[in-house]
Amino acid sequence: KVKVFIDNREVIVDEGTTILEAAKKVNINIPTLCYHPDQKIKGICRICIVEVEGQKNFSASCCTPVRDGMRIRTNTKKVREARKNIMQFILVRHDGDCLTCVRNGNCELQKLSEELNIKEIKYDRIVENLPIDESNPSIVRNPNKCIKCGRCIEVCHDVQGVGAIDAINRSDDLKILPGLYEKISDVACVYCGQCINVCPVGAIYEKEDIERVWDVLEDKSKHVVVQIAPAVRVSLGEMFGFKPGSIVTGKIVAFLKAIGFDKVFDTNFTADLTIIEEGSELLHRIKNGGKLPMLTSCSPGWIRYIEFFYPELLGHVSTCKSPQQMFGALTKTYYAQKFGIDPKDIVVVSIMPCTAKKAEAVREEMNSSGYQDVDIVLTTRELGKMIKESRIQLEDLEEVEFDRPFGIATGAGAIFGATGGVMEAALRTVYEKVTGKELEKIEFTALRGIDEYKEAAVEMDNMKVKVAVVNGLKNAKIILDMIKEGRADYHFIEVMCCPGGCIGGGGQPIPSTNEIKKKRIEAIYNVDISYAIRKSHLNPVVNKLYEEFLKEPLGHKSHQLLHTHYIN
Ligand code: HC0
Repeated sequence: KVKVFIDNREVIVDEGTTILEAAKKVNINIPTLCYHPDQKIKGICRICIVEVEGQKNFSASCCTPVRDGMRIRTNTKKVREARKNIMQFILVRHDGDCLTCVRNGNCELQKLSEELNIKEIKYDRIVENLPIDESNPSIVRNPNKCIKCGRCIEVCHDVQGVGAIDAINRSDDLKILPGLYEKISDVACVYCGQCINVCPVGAIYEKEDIERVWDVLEDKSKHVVVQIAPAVRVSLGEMFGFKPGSIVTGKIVAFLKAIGFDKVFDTNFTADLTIIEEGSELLHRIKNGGKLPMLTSCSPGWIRYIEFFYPELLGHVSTCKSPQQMFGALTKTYYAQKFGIDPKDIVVVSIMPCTAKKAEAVREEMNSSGYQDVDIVLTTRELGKMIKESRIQLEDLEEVEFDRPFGIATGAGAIFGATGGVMEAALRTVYEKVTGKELEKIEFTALRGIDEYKEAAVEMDNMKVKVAVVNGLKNAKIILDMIKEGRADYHFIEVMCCPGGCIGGGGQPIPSTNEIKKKRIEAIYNVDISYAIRKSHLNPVVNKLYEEFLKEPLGHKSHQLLHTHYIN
């Protein structure tokens, strides 16, 4: 342990603790910008400088470890002036069009500027006016807003192992670009949006589709249906002052009905359906010597990753479409027929925690209903913006239930939103299908939690089913390399693109730190408990769907509507 004095307060901390961390221990709040609680220390922006007694120069508190007896001052006139000067150099290169910026009100630079009491930008702005990159369906980059903090590069390289964004040149000429290219669509970006979640400003954001939704809601000739993904209900509240982990399902349904959606349905329903199809596919592969381990297929950033980087392993991926896409295909076929609505008049909107879902919806093979199965995808953040725009107060809304029939789901569908959830849901069903016995302990706790790599083995009569769960693409790479080398001794592997699973998706409210993700995961399992039925094969509407329409899992209709192929 070492003893230091920060602003004359004694602090005792472990050796190796940084000044920033030591100050936090006694609630001294040093400003930061390139620092992110889940990332490595970068020491790029220098806004966290402090004075250390006996030293001529300032020290960056985020990357300076304390020494015994150190005397630190965080709030002298000299420090305040120096921080303001550093801010001047950042602001002069930043397109400061705050009033019309996507991050207005939720921008770390804006907040810091206010906290440091910056009243003017002293020098002529040198913003280059570079083109905004809107080259793809998911992510927009505005390089004029970029403050070169390096957070997006770290998440893309170190967490996702994708490396679609890089820094080129040095010093004043430093640029953050999609490698040596101009546009994101020119590189192997998987559209996961993790860069958005860590960007402190409005330099990267989702392609906004809000206006398209307002327009279809005005169009009386359209029957507009919306589905809500499992992870949205446990995070949206954060944008409205609810604590992380608050469950606001009924309020979201109430809002969507209030603004005019004809039906408000639940993606958890098609998550249940996915379990029936995917579970059947797994058993079919096991019995008939199909390719194992089988890999889950519902996370579109993950699908783009394997298509780009390991196309030779695509035969391992389940052919099941994601629940989002199954929902679209069924809405424009079964639902349209059952309720006598012309599918050409149906508009399917999805609300997803995910930016890659926007690109998934426009993949050319996702039109098995004869139309584009899902028409418009909004992120959780876009839903939040719509609520704000409408001026409806989320907290005042009385909870409303989902519509029938696609609003009926089970706890197994609900847990899809957290890493390990798809696998747990699958095991709840596969166990009972294989053994014919009731699974009493349905919680597979070994598969829960934010760990990057989890595994379990489940005895089912005389078969031991071995499974693994990974989240974050750098962990997907580990699993894929194991498969290539013949070391992946598993039957079934769940891969989710985003760290923590969909609750950590690139379309979720910002901030989306590990601390917050843990709360969202807890909430997902609380949603599970709240359901009377917690196994997908007991979902009565799914069973009716098979009876009336699909006939059997992996049958002709299922293949036509619920399964897909990949680009190799
Ligand atoms: Fe997910 Fe999904 S669980 S990918 O994270 O499988 O986005 O929430 O909607 O489709 O259900 C996202 C979340 C979904 C899908 C489901 C799956």
